[in-house]
Amino acid sequence: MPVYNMDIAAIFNKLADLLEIQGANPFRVRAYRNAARTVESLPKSVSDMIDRGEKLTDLPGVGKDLAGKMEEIVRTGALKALEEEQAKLPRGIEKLLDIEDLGPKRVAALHKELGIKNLEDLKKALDQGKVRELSGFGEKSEQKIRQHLTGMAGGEKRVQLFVAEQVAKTFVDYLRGVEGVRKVALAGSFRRRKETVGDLDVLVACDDGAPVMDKVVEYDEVVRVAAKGSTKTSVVLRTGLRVDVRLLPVESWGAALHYFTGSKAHNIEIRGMGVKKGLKINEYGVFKGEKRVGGAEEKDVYDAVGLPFIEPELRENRGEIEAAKKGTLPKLITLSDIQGDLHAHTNVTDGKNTMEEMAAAAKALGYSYLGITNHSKRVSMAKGLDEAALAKEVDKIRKFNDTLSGFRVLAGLEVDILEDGSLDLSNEALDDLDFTVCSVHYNRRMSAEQMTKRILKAMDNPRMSILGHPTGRLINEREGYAVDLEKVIAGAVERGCVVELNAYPDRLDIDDVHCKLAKELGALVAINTDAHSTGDLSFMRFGIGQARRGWLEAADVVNTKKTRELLRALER
Ligand code: DGT
Ligand code: CA
Ligand code: CA
Ligand code: ZN
Repeated sequence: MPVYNMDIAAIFNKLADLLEIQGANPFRVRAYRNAARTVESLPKSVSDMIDRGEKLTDLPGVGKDLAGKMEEIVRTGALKALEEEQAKLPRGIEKLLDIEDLGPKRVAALHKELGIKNLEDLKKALDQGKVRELSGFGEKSEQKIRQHLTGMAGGEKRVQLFVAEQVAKTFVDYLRGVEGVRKVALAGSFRRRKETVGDLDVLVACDDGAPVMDKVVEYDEVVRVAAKGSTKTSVVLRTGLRVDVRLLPVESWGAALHYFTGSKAHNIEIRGMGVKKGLKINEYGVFKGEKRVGGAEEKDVYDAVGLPFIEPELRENRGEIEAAKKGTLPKLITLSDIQGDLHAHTNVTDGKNTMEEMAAAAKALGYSYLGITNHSKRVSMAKGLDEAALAKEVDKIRKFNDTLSGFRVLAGLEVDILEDGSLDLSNEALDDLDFTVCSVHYNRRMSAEQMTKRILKAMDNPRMSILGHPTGRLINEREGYAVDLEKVIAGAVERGCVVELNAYPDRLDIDDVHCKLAKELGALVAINTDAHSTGDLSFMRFGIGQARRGWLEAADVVNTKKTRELLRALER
């Protein structure tokens, strides 16, 4: 394994930490920290210098002893001196260093004065109120440590993709502006477009010595620095979102992107395939013995194991590797396949914009149609339309269409599915429409069996074109109602009813797993934004992300069709 400068620096930094905890001579501690900084900011690889026979002692602040240690690290990938220090301290101590605000000095205090050897001891001492009594600690630090401990226990709230996206965009723009930065990418669940992310994983490739980690810590939005190292820094931003930043050499870019995109389950499979071919695949590259055979590009990883490229959204080890082997990977839908949006509200009910404004915005997105679907009368909070009000709106839409070319507003309605499974407006009123989205909004508390019956009964009415937000869940806020979705989707297929993937970021309903199920059952899906303003129309990207995670192709999605075919497909 090649040893990078950052590995050497990480070892020196850790050694300095462990020495400091034990109260070693501060000059010695500082010498290691300085050496770490020197190595990190070196414009060339220490490993290459040794190969070329260059003298390490020519480096600033590097004497014979440090030079020898560097050679040892490059040769063996480890450092005896570090192992010796590790052996002097209880194993659990290093974990304490991961806690934000606990530098070596404070860890030393916890260890010496309270005998704390690991996270468990720390938790006990916290519970007994001992930590806040230590000098240099108070209630505030007690609180922070507790937060960290509960975070590790999995109590942390996952952040909606929509929120994470805003945070990520500004942060990535900021990093791109740092001198010497060559590449920035978001990996992890964010890149896989998971509906919520636990944290952001940001990868950076830069010129040697670029002040990336300093800039990360200085970023305006940072409220806590959980860990700062030369290759990995973790910060918590004002929004509560944690960001892991990793620095990588360009030759490892693709391998690292693959590794940190995950999912872990997918990576494990791929790595296993590599092992069978006598290859070692990790975040540094693809290796045959000592020799690097790839890793600059992500594709190298798949090439190495003889697979076609697998899109990030599929990497959940849910059958994508088998499909890749068989050559049956789906050709995933993209945003540009979408021809229009079939769920949008206007200011006639609870939307912000007029029908004309919504239409103009949809046209500007390159769409051929926009379905206006205001609420029906049962949704009185949103000034839902009754038969008379609907007739007026339909008339308005028809007249407006006469003034348009190359674009059409479709007259629709979001019809409430009443408790008994009937639709909120009369059949005659619904017959005037181009299509409907029918959804459950009230009386959600019934058994799964009852709810399934209710929805299927509504679906028996051929005026129901699309089942809106099929579970009614709100991410991080409210569970969906109890319902047998498999039965509902199968029922939709039988009846020629379309199933919505509501792309509104709080909803993403149906989810990825059910998209895949819908596809397997032969359902047609509509990806709709449920826009309540012109800006909301851009939520389509979240629907596309979820659809891709659910293996959907353009042919599985009704609103990839041109207007005429679409209307035919919505006809029951
Ligand atoms: P999240 O943050 O909970 O939404 O989910 P991820 O997938 O972003 O997970 P995270 O942030 O813990 O790690 C990012 C990626 O790094 C993960 O998807 C795969 C990779 N990774 C992390 N730890 C391991 C590991 O122990 N083994 C392997 N093979 N990969 C890992
Ligand atoms: Ca993550
Ligand atoms: Ca992470
Ligand atoms: Zn709606």
